[in-house]
Amino acid sequence: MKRNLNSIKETFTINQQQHYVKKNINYQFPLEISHFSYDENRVVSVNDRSGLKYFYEPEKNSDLNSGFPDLFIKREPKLEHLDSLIKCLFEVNTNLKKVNKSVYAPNFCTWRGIIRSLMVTPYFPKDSWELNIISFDNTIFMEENETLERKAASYGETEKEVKMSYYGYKFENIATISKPPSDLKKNDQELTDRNSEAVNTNVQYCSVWKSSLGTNSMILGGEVDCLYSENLVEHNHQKHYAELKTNKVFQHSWQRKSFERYKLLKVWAQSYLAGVPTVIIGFRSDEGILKFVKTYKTVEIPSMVNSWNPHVCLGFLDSILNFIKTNLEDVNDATQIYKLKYDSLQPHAIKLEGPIAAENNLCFLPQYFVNEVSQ
Ligand code: 0WD
Ligand code: CA
Repeated sequence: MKRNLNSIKETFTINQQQHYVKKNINYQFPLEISHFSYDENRVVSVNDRSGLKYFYEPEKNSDLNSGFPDLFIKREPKLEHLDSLIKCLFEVNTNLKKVNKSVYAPNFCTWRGIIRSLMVTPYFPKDSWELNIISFDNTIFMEENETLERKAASYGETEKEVKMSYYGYKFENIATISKPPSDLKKNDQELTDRNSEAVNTNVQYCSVWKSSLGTNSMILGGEVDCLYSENLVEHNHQKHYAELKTNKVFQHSWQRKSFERYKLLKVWAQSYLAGVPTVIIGFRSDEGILKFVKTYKTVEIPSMVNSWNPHVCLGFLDSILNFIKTNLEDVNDATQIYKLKYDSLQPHAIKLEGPIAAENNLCFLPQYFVNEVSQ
């Protein structure tokens, strides 16, 4: 029977963790190629670092509840797809073309969060995920299959969950300032203001970088919280990037174990993928009082834990990327969407299917980009 070349129904079988260690796959150190900021109204500007803050030690015993819920400005649930990332890639390539240099044509282009979900799958068998994929112009674009309902619920559903997510954002506000610490004046107003100003989740800074894993090249974009350094060198921000998180102070040894097993794995993967060297965690009480801040070096995290192995994550990621590429590299169609699904009810299988009928808006690549590349 003649198979429609583009019709795909394939299964990737998830092996035992040890299987992936053996692959010994290398992730090339990420190199930033561009960056962008979203302002208070979620307007994006490429090559703009206004959303990038500087870490500055917050006051001990700060109350992370302060301002909740009245001063919590949550970005509108909107499907943003890969828009800002592609805008960056498009601008970088346009500039390269102007000087007759070869453009970036990665095997994969997506948000860092997507790659992180893929790579931790062997350790999070209960977390289901679903991606939309387009293979176009020799690049595989992947996005999360989001819905507006799910986006609206992304701060949590119960009041308690929303408050927990507020704690994380509030910590980002009270632990950062907008100018280099060396420029702070005595009793600088900013140090007072940062404690009382609204928490606005529209504001974000994102880095865009190139890297590769095994034989797969990629361009990724991801949020970076702040810079952590006293002596900043203007041309090398990336070296000073830091990721901020909050966590509950440990009262029992199982809480520490669970933190190492789950949270440190996710934060390591997130920071490692972006080449972010520092992770800063604000430890808070049950009631949301900031007790202390602890700094981790990303490279040291894997040796601090024994509940997971980074080589399992990288080997697994390599296998699943190869699976996607093998099946989709011959497709070259911006209007065809493929689905990659992991369902925790079937914890040994990842399914690749498609194309699905392209309903309105389903093609998640911007039209200007498709037009330009198709010329
Ligand atoms: O497929 C898509 N449409 C996705 C888009 C999936 C994931 C993220 N995004 C977008 C957003 O536009 C955002 O600007 O990517 C950007 C950030 O991406 P990322 O860095 O790859 O996301 P991730 O690594 O999962 O999370 C980093 C931070 C989170 O902070 P913590 O401290 O919890 O790691 O990005 C934020 C969140 O604050 N974040 C988002 N912001 C806007 N939209 C989103 C989202 N969907 N998901 C996480
Ligand atoms: Ca963060």
